[in-house]
Amino acid sequence: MAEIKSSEITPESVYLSRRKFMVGLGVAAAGAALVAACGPQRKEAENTLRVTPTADRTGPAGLAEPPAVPGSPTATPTPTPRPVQAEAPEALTPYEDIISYNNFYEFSTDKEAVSRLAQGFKTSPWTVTIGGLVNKPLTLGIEDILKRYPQEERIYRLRCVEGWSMVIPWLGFPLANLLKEADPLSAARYVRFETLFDPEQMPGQRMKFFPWPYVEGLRLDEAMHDLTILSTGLYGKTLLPQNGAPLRLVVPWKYGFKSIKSLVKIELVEEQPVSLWMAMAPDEYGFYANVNPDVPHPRWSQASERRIGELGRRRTLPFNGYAEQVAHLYAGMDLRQNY
Ligand SMILES: Nc1nc2c(c(=O)[nH]1)N[C@H]1C(S)=C(S)[C@@H](COP(=O)(O)O)O[C@H]1N2
Ligand SMILES: [Mo]
Repeated sequence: MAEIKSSEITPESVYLSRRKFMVGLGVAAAGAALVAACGPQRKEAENTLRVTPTADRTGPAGLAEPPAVPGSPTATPTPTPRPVQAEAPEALTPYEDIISYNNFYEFSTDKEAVSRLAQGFKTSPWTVTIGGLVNKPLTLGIEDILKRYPQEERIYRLRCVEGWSMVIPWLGFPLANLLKEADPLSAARYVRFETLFDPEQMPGQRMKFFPWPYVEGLRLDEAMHDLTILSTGLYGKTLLPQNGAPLRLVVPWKYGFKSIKSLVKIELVEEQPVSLWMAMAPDEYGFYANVNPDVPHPRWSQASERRIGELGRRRTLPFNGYAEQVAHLYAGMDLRQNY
């Protein structure tokens, strides 16, 4: 796979070279242009992560246009030629849907209110620390990260544990690049991730029944897998706050809640980390959270999903369709026990 420097990313190069970055998904980018931007079917009731009833439903999100980002591409991707891959093309979820239907409980439990409440969230200056069981602890500004690690496009499916999904063209880089630089000690077996804690800016963090900050974890081999990325953008544009700016994890074969947003801390540890969702509802959310149509959530089936922008439901695939790349990581494990 060819690498491109972040400085070389222009709208044209991103979209014209997309096919080089089709990791794990046989997608024809051309499909994107054919999709009607019908948006999430907002009337249908969605399954929900476990929370007490919300008091912050303030109506539909009012965000029509994302703020202008320097160097952003024009709205319409350059059409690309017919698919080279045998698989049927899978359409990208429209940009407008990706930035207006969000789970980000630090702002709100109302998916359609997040984008508005996150407007103005301060993502600069922003510092991320990489520490714990490493030979070389790092403290990096977000600009350092963008300079140091070439950004590439990765088109991944995102499957929320609630039963909806999207197809998102992320910009980012393998988490492994950062971890290798920090040089984990042999005692390091897991990676623990933490989101910013700042209730002044994140009104949802005033909800006291959540054990803030949001924490997630991966086994070291999962974290080092090439599909696991840190994302800084999507659709060729800088990430917006509602999608986890300025830096968020993306682990495409796991339920969306593992893809922790607005990261400030990455720690190499010996013991399996306890995630926010494990602490909240251990019988509903385990450490692994691999997408698995055969293991129902205690409150709903995981056999199918609603692709945002589509009518009807589609079958959910084991490991969200990435089994060929990741199933070996779990050889010999009982995936019902390790949900
Ligand atoms: N810090 C933090 N990260 C988070 C969440 C959250 O509430 N807080 N929600 C998760 C869930 S449940 C999903 S489905 C994805 C949604 O990502 P998106 O809004 O960019 O599509 O983010 C995940 N990362
Ligand atoms: Mo989710």
